This record gives sequence, C-alpha cells and structure tokens, in this order.
Amino acid sequence: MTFLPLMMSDKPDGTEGDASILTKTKTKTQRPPLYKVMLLNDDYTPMEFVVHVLERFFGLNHAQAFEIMLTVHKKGLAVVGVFSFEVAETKVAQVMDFARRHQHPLQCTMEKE
Ligand code: TYC
Repeated sequence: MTFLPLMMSDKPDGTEGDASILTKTKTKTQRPPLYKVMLLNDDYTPMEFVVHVLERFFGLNHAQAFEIMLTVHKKGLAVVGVFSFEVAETKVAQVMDFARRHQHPLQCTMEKE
C-alpha cells in the first residue's frame, strides 16, 4: 500500500498559502503465486500407469494424457498443470502416494512459476 501526498492549494489563485496535505490511498491487488506441477521420467514406471495417473489426478482425456506421458518419456519431464500452492501440494502428494502404493518409482514435483 502506497500513500501519495497531494499538495492542495488553499487560495483561489492556485498558489500555496497555508498549504494542506491530503493523502490518497492506493491499494495494489496481489495475485497469489502459481506453482507448476511436473512429472519426471524414469526407466521403470509403465507408460499405461503414467497415462492413468494423468487422467485420474489431472482430469486429462486419454489423448491428452498419452501425449504428455510421451513428452515426459522423450524430454525427461513435463509440466502437467499449474495450480495454487495448496492444490499443487495435494496433486503431488496424491501422485506420489499412488505411485508408491503400486511400487513404481514415478516422481512428481512442484516449482513456483
Ligand atoms: N520411461 C517410462 C518407460 O519407458 C515411461 C514413463 C513416462 C515413466 C513418463 C515416467 O513420468 C514418466 N516405461
């Protein structure tokens, strides 16, 4: 929040006599930071499992999920979505827990955008 001093003339001719000072309050709206959720490649997690994860936790259709899975497989990682801190944290935890329960080494991480 910034206070901008405003000099006000108190005489009809516009000159300063006994000058009064008004302050104007300027409120800057702050956007909450966003976080990229990324999936990392590995040599062991089956492709179909990754596709299933993308459909289940990120609401992607089969074609979108397959495309992102292939990007991760070829490039090493891909952003699978951008969320608020709380939502990103939940997605990462859900994916990591699901992978662990199925004994796959799939890694999911988040990073400030
Ligand atoms: N590289 C894996 C394989 O060949 C497939 C895979 C894709 C694994 C994406 C993880 O995030 C991943 N079976």
